[in-house]
Amino acid sequence: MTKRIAIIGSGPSGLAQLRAFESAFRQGAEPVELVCYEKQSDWGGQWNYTWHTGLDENGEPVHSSMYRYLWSNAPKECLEFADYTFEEHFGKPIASYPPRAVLWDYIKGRVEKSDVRRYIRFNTPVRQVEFDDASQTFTVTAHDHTTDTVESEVFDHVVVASGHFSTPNKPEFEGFDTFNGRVLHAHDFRDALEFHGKDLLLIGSSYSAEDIGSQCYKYGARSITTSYRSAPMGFDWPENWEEKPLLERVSGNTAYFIDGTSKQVDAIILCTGYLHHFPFLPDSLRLKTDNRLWPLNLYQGVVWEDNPKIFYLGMQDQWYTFNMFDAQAWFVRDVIYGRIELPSVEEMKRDSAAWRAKEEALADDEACVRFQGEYVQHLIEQTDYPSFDIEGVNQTFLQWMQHKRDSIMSFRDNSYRSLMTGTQAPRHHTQWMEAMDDSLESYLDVSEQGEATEQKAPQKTKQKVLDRKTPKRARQSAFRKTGDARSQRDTRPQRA
Ligand code: FAD
Ligand code: NA7
Repeated sequence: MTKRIAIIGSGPSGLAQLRAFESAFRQGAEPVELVCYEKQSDWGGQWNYTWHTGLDENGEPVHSSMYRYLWSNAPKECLEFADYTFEEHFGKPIASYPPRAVLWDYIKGRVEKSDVRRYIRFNTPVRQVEFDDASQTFTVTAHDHTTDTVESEVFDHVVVASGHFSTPNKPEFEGFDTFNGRVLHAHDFRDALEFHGKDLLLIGSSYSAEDIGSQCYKYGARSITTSYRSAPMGFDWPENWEEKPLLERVSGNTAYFIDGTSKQVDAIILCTGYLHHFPFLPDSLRLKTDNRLWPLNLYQGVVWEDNPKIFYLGMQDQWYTFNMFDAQAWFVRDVIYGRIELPSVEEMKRDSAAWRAKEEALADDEACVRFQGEYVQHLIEQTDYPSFDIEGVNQTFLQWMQHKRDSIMSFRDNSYRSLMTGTQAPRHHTQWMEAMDDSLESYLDVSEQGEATEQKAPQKTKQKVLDRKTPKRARQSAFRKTGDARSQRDTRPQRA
């Protein structure tokens, strides 16, 4: 009997799963029946921008946390698909830090070519997944908003690809309820122009704080203050940007920090990360983890060890993204096809524990990148996903980190060599700080395109290179060492 497979989500991970099967079908593999449930009206996951905040047009929690003017936060050369290059998609080399619309176009190009849209049921959030021991099948119940019907279907396997950057982690600080300005989470941030001329406080010291702060700086905020729990980001910030230790409380418009200093602010953005949230899964199948490189209970990062018929894609904290999701999807496909044999549950747990021990010993950002690179390599070696130069990608990540330390406001003016085609990217026609138009048309405008040149340092806002003694990821994992932790999150004092 033909196997039936449910895929939950058509973001980059869910699309990778569809693409993996499509690639096997083309090589004559036995057919399987695919149903991809997608709660949004279009594909692309986070990359499918919406102006909505709170609830969407169907009354569902808004999925995407992306905002206007978002440009790739790392070189595109690190995420390039091994089976579909940027050059193939755009017909020419393009610059290294594309805005969201350009990356969304690239993601769509590959799947449009593979003709997998027919498997996707849009506007259809999954409400419930149940497993029946007797028949060894899953029943998936979903709400089709187009027909306003709730229906259940039976599947042999489920692939959870619903992402984990959509449900905000929202710590509370004293005085928020009487603050005389807007308090929001990064998930609801949409347009930096809203904060033009304002004094802005951001809580958190990771990607969201760095990038939302940079957007607001670029689009004219009067000042940026970022408040850290573990350690400052330590970049060479512009004059009107300062880093402070953790917020203690707010009163009126004054924010008080634990070092005794204070600051008048107009708005507060919680850049405090996200929760892994799977309201459609029963406890026995539900991944419980914080945002880290090796969540437990997932053999090879994808197979649910206690029931290896259900899989998760893209649940790790991410240095590698699109090509890692591919490597995972190809692996899951081959487990489903029986091409990869799973070891016993005990062996799977032992294997995961070894990866976790390695993760916990990672000392700095470079080690974290290499760890995830090794993981991707390990997956690729087990399938027919096209092999690519992982060490080259690691090196590109390291160059990117150095470029950020050199100049946090102009690192996006650098260009890198594709590990897939060998082509050196051209420089973008406009420096990032001056590039206010984030449309695909503007980004691809050939009349303005820069030359393809070997790497030269772009103009820096300041030349000083800071010594960040404690790398960001190492600081974060230091906090996480005591275990996977929604419970940790709940019990940890918010203001210590
Ligand atoms: P998602 O993209 O989140 O897709 C999940 C999909 O599942 C969505 O379409 C959602 O609607 C659907 N879904 C969820 N629940 C259900 C349900 N119950 N039923 C049906 N469908 C459901 N990565 C980079 O490589 N470069 C960047 O510059 C970058 N910037 C980022 C900026 C922000 C603000 C955020 C939040 C993330 C960024 N990322 C970036 C990481 C990004 O999450 C990944 O690139 C990628 O989108 C993850 O793909 P995914 O498919 O795993 O999850
Ligand atoms: P991250 O990378 O998970 O970082 C969350 C940040 O929030 C991190 O600096 C945390 O501090 C901080 N945090 C979490 N809880 C608190 C509390 N209670 N008080 C103060 N600070 C807190 O999430 P991001 O949103 O930055 O990035 C997620 C993705 O979006 C990323 O992959 C990008 O591609 C875009 P810590 O350092 O742990 O002490």
